[in-house]
Amino acid sequence: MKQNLIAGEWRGSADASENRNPSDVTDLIGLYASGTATDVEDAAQAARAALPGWVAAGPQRRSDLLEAVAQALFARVEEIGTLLAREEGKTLAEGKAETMRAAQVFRFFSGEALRMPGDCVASVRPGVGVEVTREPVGVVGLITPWNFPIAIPAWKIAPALAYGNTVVMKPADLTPGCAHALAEILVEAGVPAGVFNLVMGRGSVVGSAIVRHPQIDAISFTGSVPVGRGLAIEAAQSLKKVQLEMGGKNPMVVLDDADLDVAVEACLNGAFYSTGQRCTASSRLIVQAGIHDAFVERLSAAAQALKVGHALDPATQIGPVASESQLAGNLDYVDIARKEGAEVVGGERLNGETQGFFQRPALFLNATNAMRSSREEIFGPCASVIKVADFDEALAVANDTEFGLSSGICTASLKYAREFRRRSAAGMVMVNLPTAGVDYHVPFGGRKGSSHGPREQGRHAAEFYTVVKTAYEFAG
Ligand code: UN1
Repeated sequence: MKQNLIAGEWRGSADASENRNPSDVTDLIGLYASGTATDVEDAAQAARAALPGWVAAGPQRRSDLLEAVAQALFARVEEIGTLLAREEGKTLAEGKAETMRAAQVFRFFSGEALRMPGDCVASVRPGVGVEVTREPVGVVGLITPWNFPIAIPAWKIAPALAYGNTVVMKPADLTPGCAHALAEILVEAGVPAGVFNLVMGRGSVVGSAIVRHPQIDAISFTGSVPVGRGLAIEAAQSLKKVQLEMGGKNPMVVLDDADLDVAVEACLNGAFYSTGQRCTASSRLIVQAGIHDAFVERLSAAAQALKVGHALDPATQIGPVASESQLAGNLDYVDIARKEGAEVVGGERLNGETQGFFQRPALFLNATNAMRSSREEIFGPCASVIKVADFDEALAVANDTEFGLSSGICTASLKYAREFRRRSAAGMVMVNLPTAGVDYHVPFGGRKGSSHGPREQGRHAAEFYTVVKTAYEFAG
């Protein structure tokens, strides 16, 4: 059994969770510990006890640790990328790219550890000095999802440690393998006991215990809207600082003047790569009437030609859906879209050579923005195509959603590109680029139902992982 890391020691549990390959359920990756509230208690106490030492360790020590983790990840891209593809179902190329990204995130925050932000300003009172500094927020609880099992842990752990916090982390029960590998790397790199704790297990047990624990000062969560909302309500009881990254129903507008090749490629990537299991996926393709038919013809053909299969087969372009229940949900939405009057292209379950959760990419043609299939996040390889008359209607439809994570427009017009950037109610806006697949060194996050609290990633991560202190002094 792969064990939890608590107070610098590996600890097993009475129950274990099976980690199986969604490309082939006969492939058992391993048994992973299923932690308890007691494990969270011990991890939180250990993180609290380790905090003063980690704060005192200073920027150089923290920078060195993160650099060592980055180097270990770079050296093990093949191995961890393969594990990722096996446990989550991303293609091997995607799994390796995500591992690279995790390494780059650690390298970036290795630098940021040396640049703890602060300001020195003159007071409005003569003779008084004012210094605005940042301190670690304390013990942070990190709760991560199954769809980016190495990158999301990386972009939460790296800034947490860089800015001097200690960590209790719970990875998704479906994909604990990469997080466990990362914990091993942290230990090999010399993370002090208690500074980083890994408690794997169920959300209802481990996640809840983290959210309620009085010794945990802040929670960073990526996952679904209902879980995020419940978490924020619970965390408010103890006034924890909260950062939530949740769903999306991201629009990609295609105007008549778009380069058709660029638009088809951006939509194919945004809607279907990583099997559509990205909160930044393009799930509403909003297409102007003049280009609509040509676009639909090209995109439908390209989507149906994508090779769906075992994530480790080098010919595969779209890996399996991550779990049986996720696939069942996707297939329900295909039915819902059909009953709502959309013309469905693809979307059926596929039988591969292995027992996996394969699904053909689905397009819901002639959809309206009012349909449930256009309003609710599916989190699978499914996208609605909504026809609009002009830019104004496209923008209105794009913004007519309870989400606001990422949005995109394909156009050759500087005027419309600018106008869209300005008026899109999303945290991230892409011009002639897919809505998904973001850089690792700039802020990530959205508006409305997609995000809550400060941004993740880049220098903006300091806002969540530090607290401000304003110090005044008078020399006499
Ligand atoms: C990306 O599109 O590059 O859970 C990243 C997610 C997001 C990450 C998307 N938090 O899908």
